[in-house]
Amino acid sequence: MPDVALALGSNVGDSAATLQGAVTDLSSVDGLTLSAVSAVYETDPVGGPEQKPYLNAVVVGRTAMTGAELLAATQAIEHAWHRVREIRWGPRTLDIDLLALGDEVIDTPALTVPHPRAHERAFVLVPWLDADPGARIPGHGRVRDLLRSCDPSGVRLTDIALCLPSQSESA
Ligand code: A4P
Ligand code: MG
Repeated sequence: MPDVALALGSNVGDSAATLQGAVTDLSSVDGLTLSAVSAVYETDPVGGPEQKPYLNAVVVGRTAMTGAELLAATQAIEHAWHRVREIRWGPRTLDIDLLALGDEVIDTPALTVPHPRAHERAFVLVPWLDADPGARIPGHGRVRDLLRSCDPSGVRLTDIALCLPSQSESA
């Protein structure tokens, strides 16, 4: 069963290429083994200033890394994709959020796991269900059930397919 789930979002630049680059980069992180990637969805922006629609996807896998180690790895990948943080919830080339890490509950100034807003966001739950039909959010329940109380109208399936490099290719 997958024990780590990461959300990817982009609405600046060539977002499809950026998401594929992020998946490739994540698959080469030592100690992280990706097992599935969702379809890519075009999603209406939630919160923040007026901005373009996002492309969102979710990857799942297994890891022995700690939350802090994962955050450092994902922030390095965001940085490599020229992520600039200007406005909270504002446009970005790449956002990687740690959605869940097994049953762990983490609440530090730098990291909150499960992600505090994942359970109410269709742009996270729809791709997460794709990548892991049995996904659960500790403290909130099954992603499948949480989706019933979310409005999925701003989440549209695209025909963009992300490829999960095999571990040997990415090693
Ligand atoms: N941080 C704490 N917990 C986590 C976690 N579980 N995963 C801290 C990742 N980071 C976490 O994040 C700010 C700080 O959150 C980080 O330094 C990290 O230590 P950030 O990525 O720099 O800023 P942000 O993403 O603008 O803020 P925030 O609050 O994380 O925003 P969200 O909740 O990620 O929302 N609409 C659509 N349609 N699609 C989107 O992808 N994304 C957002 C961002 C808003 N609206 C969106 C989308
Ligand atoms: Mg973020």
